[in-house]
Amino acid sequence: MTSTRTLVIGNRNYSSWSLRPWALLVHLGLPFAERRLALGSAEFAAEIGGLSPSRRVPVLLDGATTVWESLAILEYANELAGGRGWPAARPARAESRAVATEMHGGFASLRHQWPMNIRARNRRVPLTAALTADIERIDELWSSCRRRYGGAGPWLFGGYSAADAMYLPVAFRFQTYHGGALAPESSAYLATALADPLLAPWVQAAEAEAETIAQDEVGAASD
Ligand SMILES: N[C@@H](CCC(=O)N[C@@H](CS)C(=O)NCC(=O)O)C(=O)O
Repeated sequence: MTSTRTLVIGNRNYSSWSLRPWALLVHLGLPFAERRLALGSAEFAAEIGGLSPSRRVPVLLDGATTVWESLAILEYANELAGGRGWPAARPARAESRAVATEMHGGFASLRHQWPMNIRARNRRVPLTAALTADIERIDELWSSCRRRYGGAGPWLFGGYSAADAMYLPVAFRFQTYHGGALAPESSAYLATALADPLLAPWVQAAEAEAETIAQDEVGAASD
């Protein structure tokens, strides 16, 4: 049977919130179709109100069910997959939810000063105190998870979970911008995240996108 489940996303190069549920749905092996609405386009303006109550992407349309907000989509995907979206053990599950929520509600400086720009390399922006604090907290969080759960697999909590999906756009930022020093455990995790073979379709499509969003193009040598 063809899936009626559709994830509505923005530009693959820039829409970090769209990438998160996409990555978890793919990792969980849940079938879904994708519909891309380019951010700022006439199509986005015309269509989004009929698809997403918040008028934002991502939004998951699953039959009569509409789920907006990336974290809510991760939870929905977890339920569809019988709980495989979070770690099996309750303490790790509680911690992974805290880690994911910290990303969803925080790291404002990193999100604004290092916008996700998957195809960009060698970007450099001033390392403000607030950006440095966000990078240090991410380093602490990643390395702490890896030290304690690394025996069970290469992801933050051993096996892949929604926490990894939440931090994937951060991994792409470390690939784009200079100045993000990481502890060895975090560097190894970054390498794992960026080498994930399941990401290839998203990355290839991001690289092929023609649109540019000026406010997300920061840190080039000519800036
Ligand atoms: N809190 C939301 C954030 C969603 C969001 O900000 N989406 C952006 C694209 S990454 C968007 O739809 N922007 C279009 C607009 O605001 O008009 C989530 O977690 O899903």
